[in-house]
Amino acid sequence: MLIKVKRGWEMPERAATPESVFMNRRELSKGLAAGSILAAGAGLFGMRQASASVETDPTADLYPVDRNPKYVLDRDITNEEDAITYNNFFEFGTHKGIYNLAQEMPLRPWTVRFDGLVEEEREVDFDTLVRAMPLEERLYRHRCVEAWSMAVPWSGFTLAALIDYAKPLSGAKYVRMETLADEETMPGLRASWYPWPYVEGLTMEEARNELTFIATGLYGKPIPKQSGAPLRLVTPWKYGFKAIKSIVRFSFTDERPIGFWEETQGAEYGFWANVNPEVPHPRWSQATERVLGTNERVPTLLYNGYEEFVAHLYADKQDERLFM
Ligand SMILES: Nc1nc2c(c(=O)[nH]1)N[C@H]1C(S)=C(S)[C@@H](COP(=O)(O)O)O[C@H]1N2
Ligand SMILES: [Mo]
Repeated sequence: MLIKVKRGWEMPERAATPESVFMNRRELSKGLAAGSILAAGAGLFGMRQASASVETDPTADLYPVDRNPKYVLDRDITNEEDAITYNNFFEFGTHKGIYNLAQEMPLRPWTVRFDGLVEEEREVDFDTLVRAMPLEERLYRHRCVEAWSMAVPWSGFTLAALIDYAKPLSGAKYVRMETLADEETMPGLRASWYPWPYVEGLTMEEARNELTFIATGLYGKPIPKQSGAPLRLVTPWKYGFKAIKSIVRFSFTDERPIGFWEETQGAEYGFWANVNPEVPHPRWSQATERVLGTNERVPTLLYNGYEEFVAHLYADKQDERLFM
């Protein structure tokens, strides 16, 4: 049985790095170990380990793919090593140095299931799926709710293309996505107070928006495990926790899905989770962000700078909690 503990408000201020509120001692010691490897400037060693899975990936021949020039950045691309050694993936632990632990995740066989309100429920092998999709590269910003950010080249396809493949029925209003939950290789699942598996959802309108992307590659190679291999969601106008990793299931439904963070702490995290510098998190400001791999703090932008693409989605929803 899952015991859901909603007690963020009981936490002392010093424990309140937002997503480490429940970090236990075992994870803490692992975190310190990983942290000291990073601090030692692991460099080549760290990089090799961080991209080990990529070298033997059966889809490696697909990359690099052509960049779509429409999506431009207002800043430098984040250094690759920084982006693939500083990660958020609670299935492997609550600290940012989980890239080595994530190498244990088995990537093959990887089956993706489509169910719920679809013409026909089905399962497809990831390698078959990715070879059926129109691949492109996009440069997107990423803004975590904890106020750090990066800008990276994702490879993959639009969620719209995947939805066409899945053939949902007209009654589908939302798509609900689920991450692999493998107790053998994911030590984070032992934290039984979390509502595993990790779940996220979008409205069908959001899911079909041109920005909404399924990443299967990063920096012109198959996406590393710690970044959400073999496929993860990318919604660059929303806080990073919407960007669910290592997806095994897409369900089409007429009920609004409750995501992992909304379920865990609904007073702080909601369904929409759009980036807005003027709406603070209950425990910290969202006005600026720390740019990963630099010492810079820069102003955060409404919809993370993607207003022109997405503002219309919310015009009729002004009474909703759009920015948490
Ligand atoms: N399954 C799963 N997906 C996840 C998370 C997670 O813990 N588990 N963390 C989310 C958060 S909070 C962020 S900021 C991004 C981080 O992606 P990155 O590690 O590639 O930077 O992944 C998101 N997707
Ligand atoms: Mo995040």
